[in-house]
Amino acid sequence: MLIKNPDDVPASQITPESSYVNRRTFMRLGVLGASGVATGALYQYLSKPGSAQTKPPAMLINVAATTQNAAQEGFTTSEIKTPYDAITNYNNFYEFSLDKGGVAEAAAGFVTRPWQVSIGGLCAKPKVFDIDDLLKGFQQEERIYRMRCVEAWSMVIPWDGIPLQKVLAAVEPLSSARFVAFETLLDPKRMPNQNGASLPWPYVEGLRMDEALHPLTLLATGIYGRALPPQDGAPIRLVTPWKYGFKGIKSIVKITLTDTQPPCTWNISAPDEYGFYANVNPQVDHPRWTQSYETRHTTTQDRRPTLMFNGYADQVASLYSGLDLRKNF
Ligand SMILES: Nc1nc2c(c(=O)[nH]1)N[C@H]1C(S)=C(S)[C@@H](COP(=O)(O)O)O[C@H]1N2
Ligand SMILES: [Mo]
Repeated sequence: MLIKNPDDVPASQITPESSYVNRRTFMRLGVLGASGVATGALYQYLSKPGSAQTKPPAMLINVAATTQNAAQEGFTTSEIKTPYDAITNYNNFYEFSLDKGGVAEAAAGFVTRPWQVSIGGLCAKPKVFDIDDLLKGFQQEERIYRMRCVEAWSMVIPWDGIPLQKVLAAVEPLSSARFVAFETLLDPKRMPNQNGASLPWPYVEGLRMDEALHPLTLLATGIYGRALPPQDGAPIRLVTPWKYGFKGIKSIVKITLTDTQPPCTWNISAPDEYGFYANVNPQVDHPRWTQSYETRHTTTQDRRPTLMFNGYADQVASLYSGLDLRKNF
């Protein structure tokens, strides 16, 4: 029997929660002080009473050192990093919960082995990758990216991951491939909120081919050098730092090269509010709230102006020359 739960609110009726870090997290951040170093954050995470997860994910083994030109390429930033504890306790992952402070607990038991990612469509060598072969076969890189949610909060997250261009190269895209489509796992037994109608399932997303091949585009496999925890999209999720967070589809099982623009979950749910491109743009407001400012979550919260392309204009603006960004929001 299907029981209607309070989460079954259509996407179009969901208003963004105001930006806040929940009280408990905030108090713990206070204890951590300004350092916010990974080990400190992890210690807090481990020792938190009633913690949703009692041990942090395993260290990744195949991670490269940051490259020399990392700052110019946008691969790193000297901005204050958001502590691990804050990144992993304030999440959007509607398959588990609509409550950002409750996703970690709701997703704590999510089993991500075995896990396969199939890559197919318009390519010469379609392939089904076992996640552990992906992790061993492709070197992961550290990328410290700004992350901007359309709800006007932001973080600075040290991801680890595989550049999507490297994974796509392995399947040899055909010249007819113009877009890449992504799909999250569909399994209501493991993702309980898929029994509800808050969004059409599975969550789907898409990129233009040139966006997918951009060096900034990452298939993230970790945070702070450790495997992704469930709430952040284990075992593998997309990160496109110049776009709003909802493009960063989590727990991916399928990637398809295609010649037509793929459907995107939030775009289908509320096309007037969420476009296909979703490039961070302080000049184009969301119908219900401004995008000019954001609240940065670190050890404190500060309100700051939002930057065009989330500060990655030097790297990505050329992808959109000649495109009306107001129409193609
Ligand atoms: N499958 C899936 N992917 C998803 C979402 C989701 O609900 N389901 N939420 C998106 C939104 S709105 C944001 S802001 C980011 C949040 O990522 P984080 O929780 O790791 O910060 O994940 C995105 N990816
Ligand atoms: Mo978001």
